[in-house]
Amino acid sequence: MALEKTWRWFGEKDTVTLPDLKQMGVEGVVTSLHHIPTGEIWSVKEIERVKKKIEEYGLTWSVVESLPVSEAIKLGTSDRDRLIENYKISLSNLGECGIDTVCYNFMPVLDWARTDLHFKNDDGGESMLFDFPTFAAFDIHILQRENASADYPLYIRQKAKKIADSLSIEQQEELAYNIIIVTQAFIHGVVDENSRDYKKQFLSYLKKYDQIGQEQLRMNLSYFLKEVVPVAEKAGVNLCIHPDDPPFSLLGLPRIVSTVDDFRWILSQSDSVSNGITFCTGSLSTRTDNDLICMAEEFASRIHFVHLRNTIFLSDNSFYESGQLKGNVDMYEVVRILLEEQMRRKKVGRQDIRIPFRPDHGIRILEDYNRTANPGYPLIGRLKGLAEIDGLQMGIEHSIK
Ligand code: DNO
Repeated sequence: MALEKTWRWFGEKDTVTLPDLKQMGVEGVVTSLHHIPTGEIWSVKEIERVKKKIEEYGLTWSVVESLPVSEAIKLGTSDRDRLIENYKISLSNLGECGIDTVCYNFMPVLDWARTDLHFKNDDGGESMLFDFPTFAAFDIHILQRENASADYPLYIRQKAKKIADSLSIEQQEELAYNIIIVTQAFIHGVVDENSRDYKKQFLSYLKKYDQIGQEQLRMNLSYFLKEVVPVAEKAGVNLCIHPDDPPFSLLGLPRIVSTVDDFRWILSQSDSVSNGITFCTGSLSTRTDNDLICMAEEFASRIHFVHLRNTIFLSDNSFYESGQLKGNVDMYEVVRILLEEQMRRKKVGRQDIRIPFRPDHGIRILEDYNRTANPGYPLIGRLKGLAEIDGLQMGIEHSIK
């Protein structure tokens, strides 16, 4: 049995339509109720409405990405119990509607981060770059976060200063706007995208984590898991946490979903299969100490969803996205492990056999330049990735049968 081919669809507003997906050979849709603010309940009625729409085109709603976790839950503030109750109701409602896989993350304030959304590759395509010194320039000189300098070694601070000096006011603004708004707004970002003082707002969100280190954030995740996992289990839903992207601390914020030890700790908080992982090869591969093959093998039985994409390291913690096959990740091995895991689950009689994958992010090529898309989500580049992974898995399946 192949890995289910899925595609992230941003709902009615997406320029790629459901009939398009059908033509492309997609089987399952990955989406969220993007119009519902974080923390509010997803009603059965609203879930059913979107599900029906997807099914009208012969597709299924394969995975929820994401059911976002409110900042108050990550911070452990007084409002968290009410928000956790809402989260539980949404999970039960999803289960009731037959949707059984829910991706979420526990990254404070900022979901993913890149410094260049139009990074020119040698062959003329465009992908995304995370340049650490540029990120430091944003943090220290543009955002001017208090004590930011202390988080960077001297040689990075020197590079950051040079970069900040070389950017015009407009370029500085664009960098900040990309990091705080453009990459976040389409996925339940915390900062109001229409706010003129978005940098100030962002700084005030960061400030709330002043007293929250890794240990405290772990305690808050543990509290959340102990509450929601039993509900997910009862509803027949597998939760799967998405790794930090990139998997190291940024802006002085704690990160707790980055390394093999982090995942061991998360899985140890509840033995339930419902307490699972989204295996995002792109995010995990940007740490040299993450051995993805070992991680895929160790955590296979708890992986419920996969994001497949590749990255290439540059110096200083920097990297760029390099499509699906070429790069740091041995995609052959990862896909082989997941296919074997599905076979193993079948053998032991598990009900949740399927491990859906989606081509995560793509390189912007060809017609993508004439289309609008959220950063990282060009149609043609992702379609190429989908076809590449599908061909790869077909080859592997034949050879291991
Ligand atoms: C970016 C995505 C992330 C991811 C969430 C999952 O393109 O990979 O926004 O969807 O972190 O919760």
